[in-house]
Amino acid sequence: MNETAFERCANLLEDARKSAVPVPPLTNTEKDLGLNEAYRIQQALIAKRVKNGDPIVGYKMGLTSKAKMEQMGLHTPIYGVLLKSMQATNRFPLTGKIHPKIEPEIAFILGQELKEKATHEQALAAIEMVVPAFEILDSRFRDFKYFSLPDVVADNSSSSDFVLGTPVPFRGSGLDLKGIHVSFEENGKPVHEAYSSAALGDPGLSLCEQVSLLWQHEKRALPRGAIVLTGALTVAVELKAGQKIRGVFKGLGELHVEVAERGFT
Ligand code: OOG
Ligand code: MG
Repeated sequence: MNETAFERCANLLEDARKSAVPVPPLTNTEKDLGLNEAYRIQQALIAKRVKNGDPIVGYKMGLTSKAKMEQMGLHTPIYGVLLKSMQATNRFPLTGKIHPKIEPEIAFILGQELKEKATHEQALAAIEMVVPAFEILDSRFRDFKYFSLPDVVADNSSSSDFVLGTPVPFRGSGLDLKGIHVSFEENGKPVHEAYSSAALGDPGLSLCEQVSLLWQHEKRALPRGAIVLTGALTVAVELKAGQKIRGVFKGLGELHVEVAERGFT
């Protein structure tokens, strides 16, 4: 694959996102599409959105928990980019989405830059805030489930939106990042639960993985102030109009999302 092919794939995915009309997997036609090529397509896609006035605010790790790896049938951690426009409020309209799903995650806001390779200790020292979060995924591919790792990565790792709860200052909090219990509720009923250790054993290690993947593929640092979603702790749940989603993140707080067919007025 060459620059022209990366650009062509990025345009295809961007058109699918804007029109909410899904496309077949890129690997159906791009036989040389491996992980490195997929990150190049992701970069071309993000560059377009940044050029249109939507700055990068952070990154998201994906496929960091066993629950998600098994749900998607894919077993390697990946990352995607978070743009300013992706931050949503807790009243979420389905307008313009293809087949959205929601999942609970631990997010961080960095108080210091991290780059190249970070030790667990360096990563922990760089965390300023710990934040209960939901990621809303929306694959631009048909059928969501049956795609390959390079397809997902090219599609910015299925990112669509994210919702943040109230940030909790990390330093001096005594918070055990591995031991946060999360209960995920749909319309008042608990449907899934997990501990934060589901994300690569510790969300802090997921942050380390984000630092090295970003360096490996883009030679970029995670800047101070960056938001990092460390990966879903449970399987993702399909979003439906009228649904009420609640996450209870023990020691961090609660997060609610109410789903509407169209924008709330
Ligand atoms: C890929 C993205 C996975 C996570 O938190 O595991 C992800 C997908 O499920 O489509 O964001
Ligand atoms: Mg996610």
